[in-house]
Amino acid sequence: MTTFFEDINKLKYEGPDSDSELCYRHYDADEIVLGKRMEDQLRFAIAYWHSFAWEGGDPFGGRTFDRSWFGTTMDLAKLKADVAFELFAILGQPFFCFHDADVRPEGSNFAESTKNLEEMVDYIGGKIEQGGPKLLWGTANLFSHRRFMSGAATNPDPDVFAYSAATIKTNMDATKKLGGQNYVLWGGREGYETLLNTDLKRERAQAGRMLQMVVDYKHKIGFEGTILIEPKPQEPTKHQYDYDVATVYGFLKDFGLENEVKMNIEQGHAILAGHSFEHELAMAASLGILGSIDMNRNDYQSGWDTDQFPNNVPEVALAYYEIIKSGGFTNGGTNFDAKLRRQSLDPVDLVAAHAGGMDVCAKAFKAAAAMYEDGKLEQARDDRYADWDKPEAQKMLNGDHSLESIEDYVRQADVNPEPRSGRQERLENVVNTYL
Ligand code: XLS
Ligand code: NI
Ligand code: NI
Repeated sequence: MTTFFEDINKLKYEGPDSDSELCYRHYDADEIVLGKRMEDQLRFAIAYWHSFAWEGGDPFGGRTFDRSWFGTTMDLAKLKADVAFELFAILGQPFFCFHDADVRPEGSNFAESTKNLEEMVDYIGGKIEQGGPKLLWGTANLFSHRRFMSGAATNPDPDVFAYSAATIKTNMDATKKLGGQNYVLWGGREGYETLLNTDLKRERAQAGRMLQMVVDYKHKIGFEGTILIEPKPQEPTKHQYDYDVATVYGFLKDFGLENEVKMNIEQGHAILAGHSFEHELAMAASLGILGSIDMNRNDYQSGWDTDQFPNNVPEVALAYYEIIKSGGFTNGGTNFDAKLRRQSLDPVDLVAAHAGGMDVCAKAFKAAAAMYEDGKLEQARDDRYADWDKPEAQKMLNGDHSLESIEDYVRQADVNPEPRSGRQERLENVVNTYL
């Protein structure tokens, strides 16, 4: 045991009226909602990078957190893992996620970095075996080190492409070894700053080839998890190739990967793309590529990916409503891609932030489940489209009609559409009855 979380005990479900600061008020892992335990519905994961690797810096100042595990030795990496699994034991969530760079020190070359990673994978694997949470997904950090400043797969230098490909392979090996349920690719630097130095046709093709090799390797090693792309429109690069779900779907189709790769959709990234989270989820579900979510929220005024913990139950409820409608998570889950504010220095802040986030999600999930079970919203939606089920309408979609024959029909039947209410406020009122 380390001393970091000294006096903090494992959190329990105490119900909505509890006076304790550190407990679950809405998240009861064993409660059955929509036929499954809450733990199996929500599938919470904790992100290693924000909680254990990030030092609290911002563009104007450096480290604010003083953590005894910050440093570049293997011993400190193991101490970090010890503390991480102590937080996991306090929270009791079923999963975690990591990048290679979160868990191992960077070596002096590829071989040394890989050796460090393998040693840490064994160390972490031991903790999973002793009853720690499982790996929801692994991923490679192909954006922090300066070698990736002009991209990883999309770099003008083929050596960086090669280094990235080799790094992805070692991370897929690590993820498989730890029993990971997914492998994520977020293209932090897969974009560009200025067209004056960028051949975007080439870069997109490079990214497509990289992803094809990832999928080939997945099949070669028999990795049973899902390959996930995490869309984001900008930040760090100005223009990113994986802007949003619809853009990534076009990319997947282009490279023949639409049945191989799904989406890891993040709340804050959806907002940066000018969408709502539920839009991105519904779009992915409609395309059959909804995989997993990164749960967080952005500050709505700052325009940055601020990665705050979620605390808006109505918003989160609409997101889970789309997930429930799509059939719920299979390999995916709810990963807290969320970090403390840089002034939240204390160990207890880390525990409270996650517990609060889990409660927000649980409360929102229960509201979404009730909306779904009552069926009022779906009934209203079905009613709105009901005329499309009529044979004359179906003929326009199934090839039995052309523009000319539709013109004849419109003339003969004297089609003269009467607008109908979209009932938005009434539907919003229905939603509010569950919150
Ligand atoms: C950054 C991304 C990142 C991915 C994993 O904005 O959200 O944290 O989830 O590389
Ligand atoms: Ni993310
Ligand atoms: Ni993000």
